[in-house]
Amino acid sequence: MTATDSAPSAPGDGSGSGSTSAEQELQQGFDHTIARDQRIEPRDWMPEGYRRTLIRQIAQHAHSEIIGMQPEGDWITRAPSLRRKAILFAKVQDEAGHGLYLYSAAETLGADRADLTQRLIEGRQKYSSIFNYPTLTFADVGVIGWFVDGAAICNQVPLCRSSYGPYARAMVRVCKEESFHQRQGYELLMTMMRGTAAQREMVQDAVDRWWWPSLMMFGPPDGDSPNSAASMAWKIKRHTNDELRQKFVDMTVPQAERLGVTLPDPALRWNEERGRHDFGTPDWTELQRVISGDGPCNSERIARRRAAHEEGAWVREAASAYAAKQAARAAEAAVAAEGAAA
Ligand code: BYC
Repeated sequence: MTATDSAPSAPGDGSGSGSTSAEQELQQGFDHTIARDQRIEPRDWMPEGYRRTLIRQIAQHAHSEIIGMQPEGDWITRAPSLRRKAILFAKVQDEAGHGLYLYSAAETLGADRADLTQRLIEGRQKYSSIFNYPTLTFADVGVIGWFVDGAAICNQVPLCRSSYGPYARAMVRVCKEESFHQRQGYELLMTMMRGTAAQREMVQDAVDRWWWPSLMMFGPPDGDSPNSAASMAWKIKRHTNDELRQKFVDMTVPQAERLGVTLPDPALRWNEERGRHDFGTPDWTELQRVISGDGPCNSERIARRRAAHEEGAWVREAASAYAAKQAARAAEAAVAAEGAAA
C-alpha cells in the first residue's frame, strides 16, 4: 500500500459494528500489546488508523531530517575553520542518515519511499516548520545545534519508547547523534561568547530569531492538536506537545544563563508553585502560515529538494540497473547449481 494523508481513526476502531469476530480478535490482540507496553512489529496486525498515523509522522520526520540538511549545509563552504567545517560536514551527513533510517521504518509499514519523496516535493506532505527560516550568520549554526537539536532530543527521547518497534529502535541511534549535535552547537556558542563583542552580539541575535520558531517545533497547543489524542492512546507519542515544550523551556533556561544570553520572552520566569517556568505564547498564526507553505524559505527549500531529486535520477537508475543485474546473475547461478546437483 502507499501512504495516505487522511486523519487517523480512533483506537479500538476495529471492534465497532460491522467488524467480524476475527477482526475483533485481532483488534483485541493489538490493544493488549499496547496495554502491556509491548512493541508492535511489522508482521503484526494493526488497525489501519495506527498504520496511517505512523506513516504520516515517520514520513514527516524523515522529510524534516532531509530538508534540515539545507539551512546548515549553506554554511559548509563558509565555516570559519577547517575544524568547524569538518564538524558541520559530519553533522549534516548524520541528518541524511537519520532520514534514511526513518524512510526505512516507514517502508516496514508498506509505504513506498519514492512515493513519499514525491509527496514531499509536491507539497502534499509536511516537514518541520523550523527549517523554513534562514541561517543568516555562523552563530545560527550554533543556535540550531543548541535549540533545534535540543528540541529534537526532548521530542525524540520519548519516541525511543514508541509502540512501533522499527520507529522506536531508529530513534535510539538518532537520539545519540542528536545529543552530540546539541553539544557541538553549545560549544560553538560558548567559543563565540568568549570572543569579541561583535561575536557576542551575533549569538544574541541568532538566539532572538530562533527562540520562538524552536518552541513551535513541538506543534500546536494541545487544544489545537488533532492527532495527539489517538497518538497518545496508541502510545506512538508518550507526551503531549505542550508537555514537551515545557520540558524544553525548563531545560534551556539554565543553559542560557550559563552562556550569558537573554531568551527573548519578557514573560519567562520561574514559577515556584508549579516548579516550572512560565513563558509567553508563541505566535500560532505564524506556525500555521509556515506549515501551510508561507514561511520565509519554504519555496526555496522545496525547489532545492526537487532539483536534487531530479539531478539524482541517473544515480537511482544506475543503482536499479546494477541491482537487477546482480539479481539476474544470482538467479542464473542458482539454476546452474541446481543443474549440477541433479
Ligand atoms: N512543523 O496534531 P498535531 C529534527 C502539523 S527533525 C510542521 O499536533 P502530531 C532535526 C502536524 O504534522 C524535526 N508541521 O500533529 C532535523 C499535523 O499535520 P498533519 C521533526 C507541524 O503529529 C535535522 C498538524 O500540524 N521532528 O529535529 O500529533 C536537524 C497538527 O499537529 C508542526 C519530528 O518530526 C511543525 N512544527 O504532532 C536537526 C518528530 N507541528 O500531519 C533537527 C516526530 C505540527 O495532520 N514528530 N505540525 O497534516 C512528532 O513528534 C509529531 O509529529 C509533532 C506533531 C510533535 C511534530
